[in-house]
Amino acid sequence: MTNDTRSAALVVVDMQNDFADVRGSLYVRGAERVLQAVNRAVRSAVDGGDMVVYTQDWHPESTPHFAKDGGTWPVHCVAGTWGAMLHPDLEIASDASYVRKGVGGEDGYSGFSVRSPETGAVSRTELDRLLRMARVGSVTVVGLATDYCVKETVLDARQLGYGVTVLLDGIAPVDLRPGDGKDALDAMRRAGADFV
Ligand code: VGL
Ligand code: ZN
Repeated sequence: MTNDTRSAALVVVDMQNDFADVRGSLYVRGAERVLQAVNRAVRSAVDGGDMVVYTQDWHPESTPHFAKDGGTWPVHCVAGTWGAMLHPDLEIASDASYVRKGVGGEDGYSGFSVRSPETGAVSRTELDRLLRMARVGSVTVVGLATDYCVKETVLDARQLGYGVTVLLDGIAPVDLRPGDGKDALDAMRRAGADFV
């Protein structure tokens, strides 16, 4: 059996105001450059007839994901707020799908799965099912941020058997610790992701 009937999808990770806009609470440096590359990738996916999926970090007001509640991060991407909206300059494919993660207060790093910060229990999002229904065999991943949601999405995609290409122009790291972005690239490469 060959992969001939398998299609490709573009997965756009968390291109939301809190990450992609300078006024965002977890603004990722380089997001303007990333936005341009993501938009080119969306246009080329649409031209090629590929499925486009947008993920959104989507947190309740209180979650152990946030520093104020005992976690790591400034409050960001709270469900329904400006920070959680996709950046207004982001190119939107007309029949796109959307996957929201962290809805129940979990750490929602990967587009495919979320993890309870209390128990460590992992549960699936809709993403794998959406891709399987569309007979997708390989994904191109772009978005924010390299060392968190992009990395975790790529590692899960590889584990689930998808071919993965990461567009280097289309990602940027938080680099909470210097070198995190580079380590994330290494981890994705070891997992079998290709870089363009
Ligand atoms: C992310 C930190 C916290 C991301 C999400 O989208 O990479 N990073 N929540
Ligand atoms: Zn988050």
